[in-house]
Amino acid sequence: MELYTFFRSSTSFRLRIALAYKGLAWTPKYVSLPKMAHHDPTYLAKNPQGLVPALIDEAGRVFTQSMAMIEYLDDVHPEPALMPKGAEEKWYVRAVSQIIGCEIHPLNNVRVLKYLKAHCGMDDAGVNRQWYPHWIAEGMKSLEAFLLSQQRVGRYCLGDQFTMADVCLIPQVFNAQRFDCDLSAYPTVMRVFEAGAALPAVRSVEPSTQADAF
Ligand SMILES: N[C@@H](CCC(=O)N[C@@H](CS)C(=O)NCC(=O)O)C(=O)O
Repeated sequence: MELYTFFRSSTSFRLRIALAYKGLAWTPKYVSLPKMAHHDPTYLAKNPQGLVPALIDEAGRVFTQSMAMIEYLDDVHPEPALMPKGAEEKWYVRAVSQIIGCEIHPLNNVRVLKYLKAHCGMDDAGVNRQWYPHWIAEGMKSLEAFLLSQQRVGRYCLGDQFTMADVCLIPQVFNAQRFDCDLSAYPTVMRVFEAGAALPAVRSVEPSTQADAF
């Protein structure tokens, strides 16, 4: 399999974790977001959405959208599982994943931050010290409250089972730390993050390990 990835992209990091955790072999294809390689016609021919990650299997089929990809990989390569078996547990894992993937990540995506600077009169400080930390704080506050209210959190988001919820949580915290966000008000999120980030599979694919890192 080929994974189109950018080292700092949290959605690419989700896929790298899922592949590494499952012990699947993959070849990285680096797509530089700063160089706009994701808008290159050759990449758009693979993923017309112009976003990373994209996964291409041995048959040449293209898979996009990280959470759908992780569930697909889990269906095709069930062990070790990243999704629980029960309907309620599946709902919970998807809910945590979507708090991150639908409520937090899109607000701070590259093209959003660029648009704020290019068209909304915001400078670097406004984007990096106001916009970005504001939406991280809003998102992390609701994630912390959700984890506590559901009373399913253990070592990981779902008890002691490492799942897609953790696969989404870890890169989001990495990203927030890169922007120097204060995360001390979210002790449950951070405890889960520390446990997950210590896993060898996660450490093996974190942004600094990637050949395209700078
Ligand atoms: N919902 C998509 C989001 C993918 C996405 O937005 N990726 C970011 C990098 S983390 C990207 O390619 N951004 C490029 C841009 O915003 O121009 C997924 O989960 O795969």
